[in-house]
Amino acid sequence: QSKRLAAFQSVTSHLLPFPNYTRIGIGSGSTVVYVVEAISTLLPATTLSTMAFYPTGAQSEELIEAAGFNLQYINKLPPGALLDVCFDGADEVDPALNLIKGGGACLWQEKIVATSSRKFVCVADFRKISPALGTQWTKGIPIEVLPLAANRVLGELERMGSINPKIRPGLPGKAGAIVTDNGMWIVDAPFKPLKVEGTSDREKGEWQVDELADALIKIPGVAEIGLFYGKNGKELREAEGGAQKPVE
Ligand code: DER
Repeated sequence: QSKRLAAFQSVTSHLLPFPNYTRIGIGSGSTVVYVVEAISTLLPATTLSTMAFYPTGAQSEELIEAAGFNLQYINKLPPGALLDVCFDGADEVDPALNLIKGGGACLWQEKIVATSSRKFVCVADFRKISPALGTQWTKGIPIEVLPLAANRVLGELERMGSINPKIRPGLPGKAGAIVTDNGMWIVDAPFKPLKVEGTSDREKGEWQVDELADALIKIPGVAEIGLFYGKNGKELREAEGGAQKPVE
C-alpha cells in the first residue's frame, strides 16, 4: 500500500530521529491515517507521552483522540511559538513541491497549522506527483469561501480564466453545499495547468502558481486557498523559523 509506505517512511525520517520534538501537527485525509498509525507503531510510549498533537479539523481531531495521543489546539500556543513538525497529505504535487490541497475540505486549518510549523512534511505517494498543478487533479483548486459571497467569487474566478468553477455540493443525504469545519463553503476552481516558472498570461487564463495564489487570496469573500508553498513557501522560508518547503 503505497500511502502506508510513504507514511511510515516519512515518520521514520522526520519524527523518529527527533524524540525532543514536543509539538506535532496532524493533517487531514486518508494518507494521514497511516501517519498516525506509523507514529503509534514506531514511537515508544515514553516519547509519545512528551508530545502534543495539533489537529487540522474534525477528522484529524478524531484521529488524534482515537490514537490516545495528547490533543492540543493551535490557539493555545503562546504567540510566536511554532510546532516542530506537521504531517499532511496533498491532492497534487508539482516538481517545485507546490501543492494543491483541500480535496478533503480541510484546507483552512491545514494551512494555519502548516504555516505554524518549523517543518512541513507532505506525505504523498506516486499518484500525486504531477508535471504541473491541474494536470492530474482536474477538479479544480479548492477555495474556502464565505457562503454569502460564493456566487460573487464564482464570477470573479471565471473572469480570471477558471473553467466552470463550482460550489462543492454536499454528500448524498446532505442537501445543499458542503459546509466546512469552519462553517464555510468550498468552491472548486479548475484552471489550465499552472506554470512553475515564467509569468502569467491572464488574457489566456494561463497562470504562474505564485501569481495565481496572490490573485486568488485577494478576492473578497475568499477565506483561504488550496495552493500551498508557492508564494506561501517563499513567505514561510522568510518567516523566522517558518517551515521550509515541503520536504517530501
Ligand atoms: O484535503 C487535503 O488537503 C488532504 O490533505 C487530502 O487532500 C489528502 O488526500 P489523501 O486522502 O489522498 O491523503
